[in-house]
Amino acid sequence: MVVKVYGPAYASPKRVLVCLVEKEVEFETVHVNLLAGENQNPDFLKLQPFGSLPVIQDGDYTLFESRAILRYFAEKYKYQGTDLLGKTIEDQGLVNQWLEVEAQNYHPPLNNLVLHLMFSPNFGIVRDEKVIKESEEKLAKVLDIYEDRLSKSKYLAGDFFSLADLSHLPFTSYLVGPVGKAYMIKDRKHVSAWWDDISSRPSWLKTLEICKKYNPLA
Ligand SMILES: N[C@@H](CCC(=O)N[C@@H](CS)C(=O)NCC(=O)O)C(=O)O
Repeated sequence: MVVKVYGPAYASPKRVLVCLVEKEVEFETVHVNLLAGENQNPDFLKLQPFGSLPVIQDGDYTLFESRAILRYFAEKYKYQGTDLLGKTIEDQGLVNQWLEVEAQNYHPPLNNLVLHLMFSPNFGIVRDEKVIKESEEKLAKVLDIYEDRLSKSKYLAGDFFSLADLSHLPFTSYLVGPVGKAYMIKDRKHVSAWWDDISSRPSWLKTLEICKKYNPLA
């Protein structure tokens, strides 16, 4: 039975899709329309009680939270496709460290920019200039730290592509695209080279191709 991934229209599920492509795992997607409130249907809430995407079903095993799903597949298919975990225990520690940085430091201000600049006024979000300004400032500080880190190693956890880099793909793609703040990446030499590298990986291009028929704003 192939893996099912719920929610291909949206950014967090794309984190899972690009991981599955890197790991050469077969999957199918199940569209859940957030604007139509399908994530609040009782059947969906049985899979994900918080009503968020993504959710995966691997046989009769169900899992939600995109980064937990990344770790699950990267570990389950450790010896298949791209190694995304790091080979030594020290490398694995660094992968987890930067994956946490993505989740705790990078994602929150970026998510605010996405919600206020891309999704407002959908989902009842009212554009708030103060939130936009403060979020951009916070994200800029995080990116300065990335610039320093990426001046010392090609990827975040070292000289190998890992879950830590992969996890940045969907929301950074919004930042340089519909959010209209590509300069935040392009103005930082090492961040810019890193972004050009990871966003041109065949796995990401394939993910975008698979998902292009879905519009997250429709
Ligand atoms: N921490 C969750 C966040 C997921 C999330 O925010 N998903 C968005 C789509 S990108 C969503 O489902 N939003 C609607 C909602 O949470 O009600 C994860 O990484 O899986």
